[in-house]
Amino acid sequence: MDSEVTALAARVAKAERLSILTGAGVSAASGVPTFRGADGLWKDFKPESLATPQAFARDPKLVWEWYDWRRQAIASCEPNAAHRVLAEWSRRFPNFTLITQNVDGLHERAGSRDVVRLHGSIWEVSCWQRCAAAPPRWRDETVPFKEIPPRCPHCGGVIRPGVVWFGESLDPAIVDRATEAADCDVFITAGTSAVVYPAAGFLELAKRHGAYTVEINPETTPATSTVDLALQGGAEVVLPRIAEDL
Ligand code: BJW
Repeated sequence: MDSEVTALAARVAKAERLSILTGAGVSAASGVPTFRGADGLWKDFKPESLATPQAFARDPKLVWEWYDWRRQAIASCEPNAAHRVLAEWSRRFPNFTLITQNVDGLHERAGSRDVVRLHGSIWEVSCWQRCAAAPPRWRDETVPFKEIPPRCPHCGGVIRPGVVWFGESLDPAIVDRATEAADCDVFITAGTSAVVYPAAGFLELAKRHGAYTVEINPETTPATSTVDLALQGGAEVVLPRIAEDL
């Protein structure tokens, strides 16, 4: 892998536009569980039973118990070497875009700014009834909530996590930013199973723009056979190795 990493570092160093798409695997070394796979969050639950608006409408208490538990777990996690390298690149490279599917906030805690958050934030909430008195969404870092489901301070109704569930549209302005970033020289995808759309489509789009595409993942995914370079390993190991060669 050493010569491949050195060659990739040379491409990264001279890229006019560099874009990275991250997924849950980038936070795995911080102790945040991934969704899919042997130890994934969904080994015991079906996504449809927790990560859809229909599930929330049916049983907001059950869904909030899951999110409250995850918020508690994430609150005790720290950014890892992968988050730190990407934060350093965001300062170093003028045309660098970090797109993430992660809702944990660890990229921001490592120092990354202007992160394109496709699936929202677990640290934001909104009024489920969209009451007129409440802003569209607001930050709430309460851990744990005293009452489950937690209540809207404006109307007393239930609030919901500020994340994007299956079947919900992503914020069009965020999709526009990610679409623009896919027009780049080097596009690296790290720590994602590459099965959830539209996120997985940005790699395909980058390829169509002629970008050199790279995947960093210890496992094989549907993207592995399509990228120019697949680096097998943890993001917390591989990204620092690239950074060393820059
Ligand atoms: C490591 C590692 C280490 C481990 N280092 N790596 C086109 C085709 C087919 C379906 C669709 C389509 N377009 C839309 C859809 C429907 C749907 C979809 O994609 N379904 C597919 C699953 C079939 N998409 C949507 O519904 C999206 N909305 C949408 O498109 O709106 C328009 C529309 C509306 C109505 C109908 C149709 C279209 C919304 C998707 C929202 C996803 N939400 C979630 C939950 C967020 C909130 C929460 O956190 O609770 O987002 S689902 C979950 O999956 C979460 C993640 O962000 C997302 C992706 O997961 P990720 O990050 O890839 O994690 P894992 O666990 O899957 O993989 C981890 C990887 O890391 C593994 O590969 C490991 O090997 C690796 N790894 N250690 C590096 N150390």
